[in-house]
Amino acid sequence: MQLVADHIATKISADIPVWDIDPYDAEILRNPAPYYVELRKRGPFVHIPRYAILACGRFNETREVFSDWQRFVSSRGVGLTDFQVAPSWRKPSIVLEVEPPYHTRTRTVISRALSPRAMSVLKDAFAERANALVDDLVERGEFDVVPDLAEAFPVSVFPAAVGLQEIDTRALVDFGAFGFNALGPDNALRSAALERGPQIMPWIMKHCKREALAPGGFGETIYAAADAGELTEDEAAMLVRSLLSAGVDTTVTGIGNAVWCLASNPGEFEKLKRDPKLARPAFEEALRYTSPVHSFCRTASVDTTVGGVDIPQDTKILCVLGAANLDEDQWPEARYYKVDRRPVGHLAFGVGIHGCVGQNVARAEAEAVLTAIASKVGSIEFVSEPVWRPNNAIHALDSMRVRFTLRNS
Ligand code: OVM
Repeated sequence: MQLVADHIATKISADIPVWDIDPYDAEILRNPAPYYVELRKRGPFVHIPRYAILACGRFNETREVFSDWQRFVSSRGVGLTDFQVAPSWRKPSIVLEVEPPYHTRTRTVISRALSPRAMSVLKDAFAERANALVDDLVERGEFDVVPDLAEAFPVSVFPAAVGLQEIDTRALVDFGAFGFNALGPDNALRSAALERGPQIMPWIMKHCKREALAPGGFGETIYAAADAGELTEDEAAMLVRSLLSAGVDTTVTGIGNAVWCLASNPGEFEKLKRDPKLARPAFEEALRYTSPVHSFCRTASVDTTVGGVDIPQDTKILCVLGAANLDEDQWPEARYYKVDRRPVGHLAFGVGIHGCVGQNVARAEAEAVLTAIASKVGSIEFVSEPVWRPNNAIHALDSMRVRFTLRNS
């Protein structure tokens, strides 16, 4: 058995097109659009020899792999490492990196904590915070969207909603980014994550404990499940860890990318200003258009076939969600950002039993921010070229200096 990039190098059929590319090259991670086009063009799957993986970027096949948790498991890791043959850098997540029946028990608890009802309670606080933040940014005029809005907003509402009483912005944002960088191959991004991640872990785990969490938050609901015998105390802490792994850097990225979409498409921003009720669809379209999580892996648990292509058991498959969300065969004029497209079925939150459990939190946060921008900001002007930040699984901005002008001034 030969291992490449910490997984089994299976015998891939010679019929599958070979593409000698590094999808984790920093330049591609910064500007993935040409790679997405080429990936879809070459076939339903391509064989990338340097990592001994298959990659897919057409909508239908990517959706099929993602939807079928039995043939394409997450329990062997959603990055290049196969947990069956190599250890994970951290204790595996008890919701992301497990399968039913165990998954059903943990997922039930976490979705209860993040239920629509739990979200409706937070709606006013989110709106108030977003309005105050945007007022402040309009007053400042010129600022960097990444720290001053995309990070500032989620960090000021989400950890508090979990119940955290102490907030370390860098620890919270970087912990998420490291988790996603760890999904890639042994490159500079991953080594930096593996070096700093474990340093932040003690801070994170301390804040996942029952004693650290204020009453009334998502954390309390999770620990109530422990009291009811649904989970152990350690499992409850692990689910809070999942919230902090998956809930900060992702929403930071989604909000930053959404503002980038509006700044780059002034005509679409005008539509949003005319009808602020488009805040939700505008965010949904920003997710489709920019795919904050650009790719996740699955592992074939059996010999199988997708789109007429034979996939051997144990094969790692790179599912390029960013490419699937721009597939012209699925989305007419996919290369345009349209605030009123309403792209039902996009894959930015994944799909199936592992589909993002926090998607309603993400939507509520973005709705608050985009509604505040629509009602208060006249125009969004780039002060300099936005800069993207390479990450092995996240497509995010590094910095984006803009000017917000006051609406009707
Ligand atoms: C987790 C988790 C879930 C989704 C994404 C993620 C690092 C982590 O349960 O820990 O990214």
